[in-house]
Amino acid sequence: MLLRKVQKRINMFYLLSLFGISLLFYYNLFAKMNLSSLIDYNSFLSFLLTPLFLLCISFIYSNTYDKKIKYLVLFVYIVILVLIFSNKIYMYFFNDYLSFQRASMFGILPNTGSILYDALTSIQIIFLFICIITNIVLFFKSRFKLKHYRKIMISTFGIYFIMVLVSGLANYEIVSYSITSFFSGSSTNIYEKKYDVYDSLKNKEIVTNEYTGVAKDKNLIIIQCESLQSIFLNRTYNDKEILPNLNSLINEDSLYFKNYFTQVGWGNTSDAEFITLNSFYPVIMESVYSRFPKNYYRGVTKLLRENGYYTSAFHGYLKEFWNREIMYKAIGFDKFYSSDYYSNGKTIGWGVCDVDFLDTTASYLKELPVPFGAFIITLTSHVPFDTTPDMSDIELLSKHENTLFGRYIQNINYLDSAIGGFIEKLKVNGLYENSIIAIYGDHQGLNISVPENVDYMTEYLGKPYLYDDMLGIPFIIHMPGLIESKTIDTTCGQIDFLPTILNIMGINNDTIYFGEDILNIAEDSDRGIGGTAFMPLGSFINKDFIFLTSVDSILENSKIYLRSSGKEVKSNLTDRLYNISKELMEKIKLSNSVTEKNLIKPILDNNIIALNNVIPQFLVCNFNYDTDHYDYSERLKSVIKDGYNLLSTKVYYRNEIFYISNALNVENEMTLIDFLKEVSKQKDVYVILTGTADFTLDLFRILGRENPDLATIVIPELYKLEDYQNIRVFNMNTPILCVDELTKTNEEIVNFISANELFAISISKRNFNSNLVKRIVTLNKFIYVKDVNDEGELIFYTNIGISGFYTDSLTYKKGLSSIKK
Ligand code: GP9
Ligand code: MN
Repeated sequence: MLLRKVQKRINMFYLLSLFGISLLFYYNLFAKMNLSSLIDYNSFLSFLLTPLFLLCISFIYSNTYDKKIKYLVLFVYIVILVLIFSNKIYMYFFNDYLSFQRASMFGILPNTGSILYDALTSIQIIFLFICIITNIVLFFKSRFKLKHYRKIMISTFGIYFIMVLVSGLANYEIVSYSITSFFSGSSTNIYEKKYDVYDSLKNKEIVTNEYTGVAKDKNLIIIQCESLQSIFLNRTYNDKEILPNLNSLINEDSLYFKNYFTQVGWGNTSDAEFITLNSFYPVIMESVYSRFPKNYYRGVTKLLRENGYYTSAFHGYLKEFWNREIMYKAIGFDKFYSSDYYSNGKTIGWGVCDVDFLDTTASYLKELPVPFGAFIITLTSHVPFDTTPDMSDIELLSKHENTLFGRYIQNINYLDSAIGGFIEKLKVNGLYENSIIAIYGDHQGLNISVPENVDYMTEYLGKPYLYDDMLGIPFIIHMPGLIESKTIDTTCGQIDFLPTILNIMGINNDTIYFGEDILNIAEDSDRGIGGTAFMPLGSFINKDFIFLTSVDSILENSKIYLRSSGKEVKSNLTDRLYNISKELMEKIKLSNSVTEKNLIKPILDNNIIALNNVIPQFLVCNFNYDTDHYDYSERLKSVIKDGYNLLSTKVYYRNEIFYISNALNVENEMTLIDFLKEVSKQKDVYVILTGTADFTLDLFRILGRENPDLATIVIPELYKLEDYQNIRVFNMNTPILCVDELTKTNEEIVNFISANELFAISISKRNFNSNLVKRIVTLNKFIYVKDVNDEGELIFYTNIGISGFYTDSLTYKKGLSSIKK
């Protein structure tokens, strides 16, 4: 009797500790969100532990007479089952792990018969039933004797043992692969939660500061000054102040941002407007104004409007220029006063001269409903800086006559006097006191790429003329009667305008933006400011340095100049500078992807879940069109049904046309564009283009520039590091780097791979044993081995940490990790 009791205690202790261990194991899987492996027959441990877990639960049932505990155990059990199986089903349909946030997606699963049957293998379904039935039986059979209990234990073990044996014998390779993949960490761990990147853009916390709301309900007058560089503030030429009005403005009721930089790309003036009003980076080529006028935007203009402001834009040039007429509607201006509204003004250079333009604008402002937001763009000081004899009282030294430098000085002096006159007029017409005026330059006037400019500027400044001198633009927020003047040293740029001004205006920044409120950044912060043109992509200016990235994207080849002396300093190449450059590139990329895919609204409306996301896959289908006559659209359907969503195809270039066939059989020739059109009819299927080393640029041009919609489903393979920059220039997706024939040193390649964003790395079997591969494997990047067609090879590569394969014959069978021939 006593003995039985003791034995029972020991048994109980033993089983409870097993229960604890199983729970830990389950918990571990939960933490990794790797729930599905619990019911995959590829996870050896789950075979062992799942029955133990079940047994422990049944033991608690059979030894508990307390109903509450029983219900609690049942509840935990059901939650675990539901989670495991929901995740498994989700994985099948979306190739990603289920998260709570995405659980709502269940409602919109494609209805292809029984969801359970589609997503689960028969063994998994049997397992599900065993789980349910054991539970029901054990739950209701409350007075189980120990001997009954032992029977259940033995038979459950038995069932599992047989299952392991059967599936193991049927495919021992898969089981051994599973065991190794279990211990080496599952290849699916590198799946990222891409959605979160977009999610992180919204609901930024507003940090208040001493300027928050100081200009609440005031009119906001923004003056964007053509080609105005800050280097000329507080400077004289031939004993005359060049910018006397702006100089004195800085000293009364103004915040003056001394280290403010232009960030424009190819869209010059229009980019300056776009960045300033939206706090987004410009795109890499052309201007957002011409490429994306139909997008949804939500920047300063719309936020002002929502707060009861009347918004209008003023510019003395043709309304069609830079697509402004259309773009201003998208941005949300109530009215655009283009050159049509300035027909009486005198013309200098491009159009109506600044003095007349600003004078007339001040009269228009007086007629506007208040409060108003006015966006004013000046024009006269545009290259080639035409002058008239009376425009400036600065007399040029004879050596500067008829030079860009000389005429520029006279032009900005003229602009300064026009602004002075404008402010006077506001004082007279009574708007001044109730307005705040934000003034900044759109971009540089004296380009560093013109040697003559560099010579004159270097002589004038008495030091080398560098990027920070060229890209520095003034930014003044003049707030009559509201603040004491202050000069702010923080390194900042046009991207920061929106959050800074909104905070001052006391307007909620309920939108997506990429800048920061300058007044909340420590003045000695080392953040870097850069744009998409005028310095190589990824270059930046920060408080101490000018960092210029190298075209080969190898960080060691970047150039760094000390801002204080203008000297190049190699020794300062530090990780911190690399990281600033990387962070900047990331931001530009993200901003661009929001613009290119028109995502502002979906992100704000939480609809981002419906977006396409490309992620590396375990298997890539070699979809080479080999001129055998098969019906490619049938084949497309069948490989997609097999579970692929990445297809690789070789590309051929003949007579300026890309083909995916090699013209052996002209009848069946198929152009790349036709093929991509066909693929794009499928949801979430992407094409990897291979063999393009000799014509990368042409390919990018034809896809990125001429067929941008099709380019979104293309993942280019790169064969030269130098082509990497062009990915961004031509707006292509993140590439796969093929390391087969790179001519760089291993050191350089490894540095490149760790520093740059890549979709994956690919390598052919013949190159696999190189030292390079061994080093790449440790970088934790997704690696594809090409042309792996048999499972033995697959297991071999998987065991040494390779995550993906291009293949002709291996296919997915229901889910990611079960592979069968
Ligand atoms: C013309 C003007 C010119 O309307 O804004 O822009 P830019 O050439 O400097 O880009
Ligand atoms: Mn301009």
